[in-house]
Amino acid sequence: MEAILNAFMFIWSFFAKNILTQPAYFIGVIVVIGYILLRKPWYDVLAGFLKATVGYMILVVGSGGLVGNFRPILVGLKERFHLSAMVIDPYFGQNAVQAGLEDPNAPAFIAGKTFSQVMLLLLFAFILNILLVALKKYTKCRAIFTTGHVQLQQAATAFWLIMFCFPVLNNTWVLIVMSIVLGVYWAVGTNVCVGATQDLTDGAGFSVAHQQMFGIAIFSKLAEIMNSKSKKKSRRIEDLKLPGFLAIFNENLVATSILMTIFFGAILLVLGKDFLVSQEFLTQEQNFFFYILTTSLNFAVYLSILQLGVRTFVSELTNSFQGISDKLLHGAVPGVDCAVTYGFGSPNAVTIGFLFGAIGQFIAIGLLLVLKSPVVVVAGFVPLFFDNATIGVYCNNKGGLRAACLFPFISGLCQVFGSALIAGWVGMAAYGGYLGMWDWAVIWPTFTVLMKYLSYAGLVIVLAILFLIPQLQYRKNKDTYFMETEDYEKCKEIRAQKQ
Ligand code: ASC
Repeated sequence: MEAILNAFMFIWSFFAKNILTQPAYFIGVIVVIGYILLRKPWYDVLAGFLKATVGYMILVVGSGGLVGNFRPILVGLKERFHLSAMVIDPYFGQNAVQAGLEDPNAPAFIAGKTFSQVMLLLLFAFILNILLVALKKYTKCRAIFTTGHVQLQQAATAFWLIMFCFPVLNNTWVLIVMSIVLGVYWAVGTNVCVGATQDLTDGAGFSVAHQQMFGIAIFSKLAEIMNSKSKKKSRRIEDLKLPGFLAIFNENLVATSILMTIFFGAILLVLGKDFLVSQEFLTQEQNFFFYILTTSLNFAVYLSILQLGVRTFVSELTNSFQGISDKLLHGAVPGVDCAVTYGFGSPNAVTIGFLFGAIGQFIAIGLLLVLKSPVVVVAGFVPLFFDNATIGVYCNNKGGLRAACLFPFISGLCQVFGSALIAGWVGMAAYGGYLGMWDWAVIWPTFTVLMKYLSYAGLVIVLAILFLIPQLQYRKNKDTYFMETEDYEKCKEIRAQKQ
């Protein structure tokens, strides 16, 4: 028995380490399985695998470049203003959990736990997500979370939050509770943004599996309501006819370059050349003006790379997933990284969402400092960019430019205040990081409050709310709900007739 268990653990940890948490290979493997189920010839399977995997790797080059390019600014702001504070960023959050687990003086509820329990949590929650989709006739869940690196970060954070709520449970029970909450969150979260994503991509056949799924759903809805209620409709960025010289902003590359040069330029000038040299971001001999220009223009470079990556892999993934949704999980769609949506809608919405989110975050951080908050937050690039750009893209699609400015700004405020509150309360701030993305700054803190104060009743309430959401979505549009993923064209026709 023990030998079997060990063999199982070995296979699982090999799979988790090399494939599941390496999205490029995970997506590649999904494409291979899908194409085999569709009985494609071997050379198509091979080509599909390569396009999916290489495409994803290109996307990672783009997103990694964006992160690295922004480093001088974030490090600069932190050092310059002497902030020793908690960074809101998924990688810092994961490190904080790891540091807490290894710390002999950690809070009692976390002591004696290990990171391999986090990996088990990931496995069980993922299986539950698949089961809920297999039972979609009853659960109404249509999407599967495939973004492994995000799953790992979330499993780590959920592990901490749930241990905090239920410190007396033994290892087995707490693992069961966690797997259920996290697995249901994955299934319901990816499902809740299926509709808005199909609308954005005109039925590309995927959903988002990331860290702001409820954020996408809530802000998309608010954007839609705001635009339908207001007398002066706001137009989508791509439909704006800008007069005179402003017309150059219609082109994404130009708009991003100009906006980023202003934004980066202002901050880098405030930080000053001497300071940046002391931090070894440039040398004394380098020209400061061209340093600023290169840093700013690189933003457009990496954004273009990211979009190229999306274009390379997304059609392989959604075509091959047809095999999985025909043969294994009827009508299911894959949930993918939020960056995939930047290949759709208005590319300028990406930049606008990011900029307004950044303004929101910087104002919120300033307020924490002024109010002498015990927890001070340092902005991390991943929430700053990937949450707010995504919310910008969806809000632009449903509510035009106005919504694409307003809601990312509000999101930026939520990220900072929500993270400061939750991480201070559960003790993660002491380890220097918290996940910080929208759902984890708003939705999970709400779950945590309910479960901490109401204990098992709180757990039941959280699960009941989560299970209820897809049921309500289904009730609202019974005739087209499943069609949305199975036959989007027909779904659109029926909706148009109804109007
Ligand atoms: C995250 C995370 C990343 C980015 C990436 C965006 O949450 O951990 O590396 O967002 O997935 O494309």
